[in-house]
Order: sequence, then C-alpha cells, then structure tokens
Amino acid sequence: MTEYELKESYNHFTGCMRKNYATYTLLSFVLFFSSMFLINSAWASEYTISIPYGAANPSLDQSFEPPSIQAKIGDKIAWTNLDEMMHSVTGVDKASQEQFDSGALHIGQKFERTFDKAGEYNYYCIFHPFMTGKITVS
Ligand SMILES: [Cu+2]
Repeated sequence: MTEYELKESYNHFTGCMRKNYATYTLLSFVLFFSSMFLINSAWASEYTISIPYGAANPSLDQSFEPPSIQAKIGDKIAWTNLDEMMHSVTGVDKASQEQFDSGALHIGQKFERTFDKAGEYNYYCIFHPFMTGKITVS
C-alpha cells in the first residue's frame, strides 16, 4: 500500500465513523435504558394467589391459597379464580386510600394489584365473607 492509499483508506474510515456517530450514540442510549428496565423488572416480584375449586364451601376451609403473603412495595399480586363460581377480592378497610376491589371475579378470571405503600391489607370475598386473606407489604 502506498502512502496515498493508506491516507485515503484512513480518511474513508474516519468519514464513516463521523457519519455513524449519531447512530452509535442512539444505539448506546437504547441499550442502556433497556438494560435498566430489565434490571428494574427483575427486582420486583410477582405473587400468585389462587381461589381453588370448592372455595365457596366453608366446610372445606380453603379460600385463598396461600391465605397470607409477605410482599415488598412494588410487588405484583395476582389472584385467579379457579373455582366454579364467582368470587371477589375486596379490601376490608374501605376507608383506606389503598382500597382495592376486584368486583365480581368470574370463573377463570384474574385480578392484579400492586401495592405502593407499606401496610397490612386484609381482604375477603363479598359473596362468601368467610373467605379471608391478608397481604403484608413492607
Ligand atoms: Cu367467594
């Protein structure tokens, strides 16, 4: 390679780099923020509670499974109705700003809730008030 050719190829290379600088910067930002998002979502946990078959029968003594959960702020709780009839997930403390109510939860339906404040959240089923559960958020 002559000195001229070498200089030409170098100029070509730096020209390309300059042209693509904006693209590289944008790409790094995209990578950075998407990795932050992945790390964040890995921190929060998700808990699942089922309303098992026969939950409406008080003699079976199985309402919400598990009946109590220890969660952290920002964790997601998901209830699923696996029974053959309607149920609800309704907070006992109606005055609370964190009050929650799934409304009528039909067969196979899912209700999700994320708690943003620490506290003890007792809940029940409006159709079968003997069905009770508790979420402790810290
Ligand atoms: Cu019920």
